[in-house]
Amino acid sequence: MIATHNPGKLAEMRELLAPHGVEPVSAGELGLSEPEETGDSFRANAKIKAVAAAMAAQLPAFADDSGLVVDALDGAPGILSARWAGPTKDFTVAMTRIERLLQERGATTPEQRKAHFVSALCVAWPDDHLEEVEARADGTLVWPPRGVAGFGYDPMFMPDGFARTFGEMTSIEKHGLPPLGLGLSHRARAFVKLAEICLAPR
Ligand code: ITT
Repeated sequence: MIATHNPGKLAEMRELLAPHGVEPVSAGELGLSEPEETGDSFRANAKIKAVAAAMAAQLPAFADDSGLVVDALDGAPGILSARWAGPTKDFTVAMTRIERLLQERGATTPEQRKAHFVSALCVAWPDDHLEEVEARADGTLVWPPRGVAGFGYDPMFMPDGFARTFGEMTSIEKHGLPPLGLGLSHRARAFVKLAEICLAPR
C-alpha cells in the first residue's frame, strides 16, 4: 500500500510502481488516518508514516517524506514544506512566502537562488522489516511560478540542466527515468535505489 494522503505524490508513486507490476492501494482508500510527523529528518518522518501504515493495514507500506531545501533560507522550509502551505494546503501561499524571504535577503541571481528537493522513501513490512533510501534533485528557484503540472512547489523549481520548471514538465519528464534519463526528480532518483533493493526489474 502507498502511505500518503497527498494526491500529487500518490499519482507519482503509483506511476513509479506500475512498471514493476505492483498495484497498490492507498492510505486514503483504506481509510487510514495520518500519523503525526514528529521526526527531525525526512528519513525519520518517512519511517513514521510507513511503519504506522504497515501496522494498521498489515500490508507492506511505501511512504515518502520530502520537501524543498532553500540554500539562502538556511535550509527552510525543509521538513516543514507541507506546513508552509497552511491548513488549506495552498502552495501559492507557500511559494509566495519563499519568494518574499528571498527578496528580503537580496537573493536575485540564479546562483543565490539555489535549492534542492529531497525525497526519503521507506518501505515497511508488517514483520518489522524496513528499507530506507534517500535522494535529492538540485535546481534554481524562479519567479513568477511557471506551469500548472505537478504539485506543491513544482512551478517554482527549475532542475539543473533544464530551462523548464517541474511545473512545465509531464510527470514522465519529471521522473526522467529510462529511456529519457537515469532519474531526474528526487522521488524518481530515490525510487531507482529502492527498486534495486526490493522490486523485480522493469
Ligand atoms: P504525506 O505525508 O501524506 O505523504 P504531505 O504532503 O504531508 O503528504 P510531506 O510531509 O512529505 O508530505 O510534505 C512534503 C511537501 O513538500 C509536500 O506537501 C509538497 O508540497 C512538497 N514536495 C515534495 N515533493 C515535491 C515535488 O515532487 N514537487 C513539488 N513539491 C513537492
